[in-house]
Amino acid sequence: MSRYQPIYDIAELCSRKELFNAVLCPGSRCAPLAIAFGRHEKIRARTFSDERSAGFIALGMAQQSGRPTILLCTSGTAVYNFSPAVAEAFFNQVPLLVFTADRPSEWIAQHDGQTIYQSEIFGKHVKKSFQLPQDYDHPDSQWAINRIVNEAINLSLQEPLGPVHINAPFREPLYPAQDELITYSEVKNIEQQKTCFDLSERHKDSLKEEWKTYHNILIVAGQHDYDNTTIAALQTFLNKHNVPVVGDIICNLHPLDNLIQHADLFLGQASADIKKSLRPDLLVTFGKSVLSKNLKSFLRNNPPKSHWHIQPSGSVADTFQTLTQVLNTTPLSFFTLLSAHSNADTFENQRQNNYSKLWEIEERRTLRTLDDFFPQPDFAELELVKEVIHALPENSNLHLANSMSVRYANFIGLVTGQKGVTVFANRGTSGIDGCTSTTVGHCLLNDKPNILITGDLAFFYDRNAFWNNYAVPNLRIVVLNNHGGVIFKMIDGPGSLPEADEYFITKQKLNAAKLCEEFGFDYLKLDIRRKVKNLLKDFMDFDGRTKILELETDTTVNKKVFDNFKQKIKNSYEL
Ligand SMILES: Cc1ncc(C[n+]2csc(CCOP(=O)(O)OP(=O)(O)O)c2C)c(N)n1
Repeated sequence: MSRYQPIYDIAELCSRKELFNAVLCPGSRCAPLAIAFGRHEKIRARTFSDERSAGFIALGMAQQSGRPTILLCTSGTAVYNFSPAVAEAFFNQVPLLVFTADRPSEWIAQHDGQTIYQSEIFGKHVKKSFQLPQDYDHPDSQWAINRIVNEAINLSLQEPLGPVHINAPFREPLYPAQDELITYSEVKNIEQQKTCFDLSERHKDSLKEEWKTYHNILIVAGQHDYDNTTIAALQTFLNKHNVPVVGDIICNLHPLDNLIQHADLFLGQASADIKKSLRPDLLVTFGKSVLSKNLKSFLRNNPPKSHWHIQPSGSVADTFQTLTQVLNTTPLSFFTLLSAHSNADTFENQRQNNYSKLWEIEERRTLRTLDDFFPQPDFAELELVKEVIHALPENSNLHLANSMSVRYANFIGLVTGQKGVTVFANRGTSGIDGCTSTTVGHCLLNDKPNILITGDLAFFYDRNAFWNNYAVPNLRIVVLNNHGGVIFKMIDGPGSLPEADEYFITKQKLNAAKLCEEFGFDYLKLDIRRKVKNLLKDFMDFDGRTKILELETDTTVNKKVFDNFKQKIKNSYEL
């Protein structure tokens, strides 16, 4: 039996637990695990040289499959390069099983090369960090390896989902002999059911009673996975209770009738009196982060009497500084519970209807302004984003990079009819460093069209997303190339400083043409509005080629159009 048998058996355990995708980064120290995953017939292992990109690819794969991705790298600084993706996975609640190979502990800080302090290296950004034994002779060590990996995988899948880390020290020799056959043993799979979260009957009764005492009830959804069951339960609830639901594009609730999607726009321009009238008595929230700054400041400045946050478990963020009760249950259970209950008091119902109308009026006013706004004399990024969103194929994935891309898309919004369109964005930490790699991770595990909208800095930052041997014919990228970070021009503060161009916008000269040549992608250059329809037709033709559509513009043009847009919304209040 090989000395590394307990390590090889980790692959068998992963496959028993239905972890079928491994992302491997090259190195020697990780060889025992790389071989274990690479030779296992049920595990699909793929290799990526840039660990930072590999981490995000693994994250995209986990989001797509709903199972933890196995992620492995060698010892040394390779490990630190996983950190951005690990942090994103932690805050965005995506399960990853992160293995980092290490030297045996006695060799740390002995000038032995590729050796750093790896134990617990990801700090608080993993649900837990484990250390495997470095010698396997004693049966207890073999038992411990199996037990630890069982615990780690089970933990990654408990709510809130997230990354777990296993640091694995290996002694040389690391490679099997040429003719050595790798086999896998019968391993012990310690099963753990997902914790079932529900409220006690008493708590449910008291919630139903308390619910009746409010008449300005508002629901706000943060970032949320697309989930038909939750959408259906919420729709049933809304058919019974006239409660406005506010959600950014990343909440994936666009199939709902009457979703308030444009709160960011109208709350940014509405008068204090209008905002006062929109203030809720009871705020019910679920999901993760909220994109809209205007919504956050509206709720902080117009706090509800009560704020219930629905979250099965884990620590709860008090984003609006208004939290009064945490409901450890799922949105599905909560909305199902309240659907079965109706408020008999017609007077109270009428008040709630009136409140709901106020939100609807604001939403409709904004939609009208939005419809009338285009075309503008200058063809700017916002208009292209609108065209792209309107041209999205059915059942496609829409990926939105940080930072203006996700904001532009949020201004436009998705319509109810775009049911199967699923939105993804790295909003756990809002980095620009892995948006393309995350999208590539999705592309590798589905046949759907995947459309990424990105700015130029985010795009060129993460160009190693393409530096691998896997084709992604289902990938389409729209590059909004304003040759810098236009966000810094749009927000108050940096735009007017003398240092703006150099230290904030950070002008850069590249365009995507050469990159397309290098990687063999189709390059579609958009330089004039009248080409949009034709180019988008070609772009959205999924004919087996990866395509990049680039619009090169000037930051000033985008700023001008964006300012006009905000002004138009402001003007709509004066009509
Ligand atoms: C890893 C990382 N570094 C820096 C930032 C800060 N940041 C936020 S947006 C942005 C500029 C993005 O520029 P670009 O991708 O061109 O998009 P645009 O603003 O032009 O839409 C920067 C540097 C970040 N979010 N993540």
